[in-house]
Amino acid sequence: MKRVFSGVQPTGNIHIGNYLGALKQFVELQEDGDCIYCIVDMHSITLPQDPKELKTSILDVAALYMAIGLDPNKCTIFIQSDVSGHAELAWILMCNSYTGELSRMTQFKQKSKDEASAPAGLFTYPVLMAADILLYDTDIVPVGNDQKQHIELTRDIAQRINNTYGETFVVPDGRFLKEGARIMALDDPTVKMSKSSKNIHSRISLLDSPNKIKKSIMRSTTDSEGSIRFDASEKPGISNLLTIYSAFSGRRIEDLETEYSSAGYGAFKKDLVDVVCEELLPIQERFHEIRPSQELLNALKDGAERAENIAEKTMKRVKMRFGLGL
Ligand code: ATP
Ligand code: LTN
Repeated sequence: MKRVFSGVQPTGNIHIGNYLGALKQFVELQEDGDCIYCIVDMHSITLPQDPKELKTSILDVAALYMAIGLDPNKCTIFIQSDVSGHAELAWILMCNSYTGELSRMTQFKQKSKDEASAPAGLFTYPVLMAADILLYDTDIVPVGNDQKQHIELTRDIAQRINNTYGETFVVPDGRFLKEGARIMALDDPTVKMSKSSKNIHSRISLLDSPNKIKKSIMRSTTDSEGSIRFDASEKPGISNLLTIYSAFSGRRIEDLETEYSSAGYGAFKKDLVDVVCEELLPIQERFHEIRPSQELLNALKDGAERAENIAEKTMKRVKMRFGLGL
């Protein structure tokens, strides 16, 4: 059985980019993989967080994991900071990473450009991600396309250590979806949909009301040509909407182009609102049941124990290879 590992940051509301690019794959993979899904709270403190909001957000993401169909009896769900091995391994990996390769990470470049003085954690963030993955002898990492560079770095660090210290880590592979791998912002289809954008209409969060979903889709940026066809470079807005429609409905983009060949953008957008609501409303219902439940807390506690068991074995092996400790 393949070991699968992935993580989502508990910052803000999970949006349909996160859902289509990453979370939906999590659910499929739990059927035949040994899956571990983490809420990476230590990653989120690379930028300042309000402690109360962070705590709420962690539980929100955990409840959303379960609401979209992750079953704690089939996979392991836990909070990163509950297992100390992540930070411990990150240090060891940091000592085997180069500042040159870390300065080439595009996510770091983007996130640090607005900071007057970027925290060191923002710079070493990809190494903590590598530690998350390598700690569990992971074979497959399902993530959105934007994480490709971080997965490559993880593979490089693992191979480098295996070459120097002997077989220590499993070298993981990323798993990226072709369609829906990169959902773009609704207000500006040239940048990815993101939790951190200031405009709430740039994204659809999984917990948005039908009214908000409608508003965001109806006012989304398109073009003046008026024809519904996929052309990511000339028509990024409508292409993004087609991608979203296709990912939610399971229908091929070509079929949608045919169906809507004589329709206007307004009619197409209206149908898209229905398609999105149809999938999100049942998720929201389950979320509101799970969020206040003891079942959620039990799942996280169990998950942390299971994760800790695996992590402990890896840390023993790593320390032995490096000659650390007794
Ligand atoms: P931010 O945009 O604020 O940096 P984020 O939306 O990237 O945050 P993460 O928690 O870091 O949020 O991402 C969780 C998962 O969702 C990752 O696997 C990531 O690749 C994927 N993902 C994020 N944004 C998109 C997007 N627009 N399209 C597809 N997948 C995405
Ligand atoms: N860096 C990722 C979140 C993340 C992750 C991980 C994903 C942290 N650790 C381990 C997969 C595996 C992001 O920004 N989306």
